[in-house]
Amino acid sequence: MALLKILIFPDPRLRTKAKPVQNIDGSIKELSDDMLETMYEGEGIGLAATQINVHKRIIVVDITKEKTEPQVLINPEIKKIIDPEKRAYSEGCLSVPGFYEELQRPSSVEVSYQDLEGKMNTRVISGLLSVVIQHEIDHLDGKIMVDSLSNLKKEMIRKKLMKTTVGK
Ligand code: QAP
Ligand code: CO
Repeated sequence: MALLKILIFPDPRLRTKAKPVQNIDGSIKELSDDMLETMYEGEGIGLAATQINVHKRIIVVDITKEKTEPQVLINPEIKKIIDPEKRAYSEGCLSVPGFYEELQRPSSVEVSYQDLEGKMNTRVISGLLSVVIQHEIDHLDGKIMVDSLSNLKKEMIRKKLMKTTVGK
């Protein structure tokens, strides 16, 4: 296992669109273990491969406080919006440390993905899990939580993070 370096906004590599995983082999298993370790170390509840500069469609999630339910989703896709009513949630991001922003997303969606055995799964998700999985899929498409904010707010966040993360 190994800790990986997390890219911090406005790193342009966070804008890369990730490619589907073709072969779910030992290297993908190892990568997802390292992503989980990195997420737990940062006290996160979700992490996309994009954030560690690996541009493959892999996300890891664990929304339990006890860190007991690690989930690995490979090639995740939102298939259907089950409940289009938007819910506001205060979202954080390991790539935007120290900032939380209220975003609106559909409250329930159907997600499909492959697990580490390569098996296809389809699940209806809602609540925090649905927010986190939608947030992480955005990363795989090069989108970041700050995108919907005003330019003024984005600029303020960019400046603060440039100051605190120089040389890191
Ligand atoms: C996405 O983000 C998420 O600023 C996952 O100083 C989180 O795990 C979606 C973190 C909440 C919806 C709600 C953020 C850790 C972790 C920080 C994270 C920080 C330390 C963020
Ligand atoms: Co994020």
